[in-house]
Amino acid sequence: MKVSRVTLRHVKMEMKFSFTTSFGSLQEKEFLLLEAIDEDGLTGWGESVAFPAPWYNEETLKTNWHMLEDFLIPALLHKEIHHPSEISQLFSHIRKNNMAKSTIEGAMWDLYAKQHAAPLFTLLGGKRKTIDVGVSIGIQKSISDLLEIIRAHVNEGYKRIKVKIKPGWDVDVLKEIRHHFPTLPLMADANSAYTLADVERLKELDPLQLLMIEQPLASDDIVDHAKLQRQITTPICLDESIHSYDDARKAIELGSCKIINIKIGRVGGLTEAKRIHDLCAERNVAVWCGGMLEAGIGRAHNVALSTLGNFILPGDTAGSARYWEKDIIKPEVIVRNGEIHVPVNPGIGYEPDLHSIEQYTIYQQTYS
Ligand code: OSB
Ligand code: MG
Repeated sequence: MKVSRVTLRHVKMEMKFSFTTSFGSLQEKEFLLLEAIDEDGLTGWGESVAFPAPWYNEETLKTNWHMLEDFLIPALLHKEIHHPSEISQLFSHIRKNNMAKSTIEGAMWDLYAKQHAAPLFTLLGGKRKTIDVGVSIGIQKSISDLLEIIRAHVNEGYKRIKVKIKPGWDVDVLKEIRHHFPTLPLMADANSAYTLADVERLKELDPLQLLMIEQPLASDDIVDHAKLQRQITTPICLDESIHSYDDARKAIELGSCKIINIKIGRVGGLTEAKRIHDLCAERNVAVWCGGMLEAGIGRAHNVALSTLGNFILPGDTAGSARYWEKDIIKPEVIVRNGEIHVPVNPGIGYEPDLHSIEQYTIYQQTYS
């Protein structure tokens, strides 16, 4: 396949709620969409999960635009490519910038699947017809607000509840949730808010039977996480620390985690995500699909990835309606009884809604 034209869009969508983590709050979602067009006019779509500010990782919407415009799109345009797994090789001379790389790689997987009139998930090797999903809930003003939100999501059927924690909003909050929901599949995500100095506090979580604690320590660490895991019984899940197959291999070998959250953008694309999935399957490490408050295109990629066999824990891919008044795909991602029915149409399986995309676009540029 050859890409003859690429359109990059800067898009802004209002979220239905403000999402607060240990590093800050988000109410508007600004991100990039990439559309790759081949010689026959078929299109593939990718979504960048980089945020406007570098608080989850070092990438931003603007660094992604820069990388795409100045390096990645020129490296791809008019090149003969036989399979999307070649894309990472094409970009191997460019260090890091995984979210930028993933934006283009995702579009190429969608395009490739459309050229072969096959659903993306089957080309990835996925087998599931439905996927189980949970929901990630931000830090709230009060525990009673949080309990009310949890109850609403449990009633909707979500299969697991994740709550964000930080020092001062952790043990008491989780104890209270446990008290009201004694058997709820529950987990906590710290987004790196703790250090090894907090071991005693983190040990207090052990009796609460959490499914896991996600990324308690520094975003670039796997050594201290291994020390922590030896002192707590709650399984550690790594998110921010895992950027590649080799990161995952080293973390597993060190005992830094028992579970890995796979985010396509964080690891540079679907090909690397699948390699990490396969490694974890071999080593008996469960994985699940993380979320970055994606709009429809990114969400569709997450749904496809989640059909692989070792995605045995519910992911953060909640339904479109949780986030948006109107998403950018048709149909929207629908969650019923905590499950998404995986679409079987070619490519990502959902149609980009060009009308809403146009409404949300604040700037666009075409490269050929
Ligand atoms: O750490 O998993 C995270 C959102 C933004 C940045 C980081 C994270 C998250 C989430 C939200 O937990 C998951 C979602 O609903 O997309
Ligand atoms: Mg996380």
